Amino acid sequence: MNAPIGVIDSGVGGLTVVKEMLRYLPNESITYLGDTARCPYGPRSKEQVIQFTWQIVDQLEKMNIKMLVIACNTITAVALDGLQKRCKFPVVGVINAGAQAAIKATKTHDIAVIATQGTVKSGAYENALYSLYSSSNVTSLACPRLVPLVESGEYEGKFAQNLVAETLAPLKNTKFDTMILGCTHYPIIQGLIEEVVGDQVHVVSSAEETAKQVKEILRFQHIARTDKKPPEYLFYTTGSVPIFRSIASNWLPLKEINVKRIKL
Ligand code: I24
Ligand code: DGL
Repeated sequence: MNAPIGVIDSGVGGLTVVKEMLRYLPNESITYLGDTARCPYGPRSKEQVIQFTWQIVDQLEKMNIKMLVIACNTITAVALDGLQKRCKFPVVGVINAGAQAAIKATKTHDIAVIATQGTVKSGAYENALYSLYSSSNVTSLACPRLVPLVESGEYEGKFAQNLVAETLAPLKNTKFDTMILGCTHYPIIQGLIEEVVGDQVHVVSSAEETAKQVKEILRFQHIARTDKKPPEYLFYTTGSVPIFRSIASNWLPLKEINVKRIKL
């Protein structure tokens, strides 16, 4: 099947998932749509996130994708079930992959999750973790200041270090041996987070696990791309094309980045 895999996100953060997909699925074409104009989704209501998500998916359906990857944790948290019911192609979110990796990694079954307000409020990580191991002990913390920190570009140095330490302070007296980075942006500050939680804690990022899961589904459903021509990458943004291109070319190992603006 030579159709592209659709990848959606509230903005540019989902490029962390695309990066892993390029590594694990080098022969797949990808069509990415990021709603940068309305990012962040984290502080928005569930109803609004679901409404925005359907606008995004309606566009991708017209582009004949063979599969949908929801790279955004906030979207996965509130819209995955509905999308899986209504879409004719397989739909994968980032939450299950992250939860599975955490269950594999933990020895004590004490797991911390950091994410946006929307993701924490939904309880989606708790549900995924409990259904994998019912006696899991999960503590979730919303970290609304971390997305703006990464997007400010000032995520290195003392200021960022202090902000991350302050943000994670509520977990000081919580026991956990595994922490899930339940947001697209957090892998970028993984080093700072690891410094705060210490090296006894196993930090799990869902981006890599999701890419592995996509590979499994393609194999299982016999829909991997077989074309010998190089794959195609196409990026759509609802916001500024040059800003998107500069972030994407900074982050992805691609020679040229084909970005188009899209109205939803
Ligand atoms: N990282 C993210 N978003 C940004 C940014 C960034 N600016 C610098 N860096 N801006 O997300 C988004 C907000 N914009 C969107 C367009 O309209 C104006 C507002 C994380 C990126 C995940 C790949 C820092 C930066 C970068 C490249 C890679 C990584 C990174 F430029 F952290
Ligand atoms: N992509 C979002 C997530 O993973 C973070 C940015 C936002 O709040 O929209 O939850």
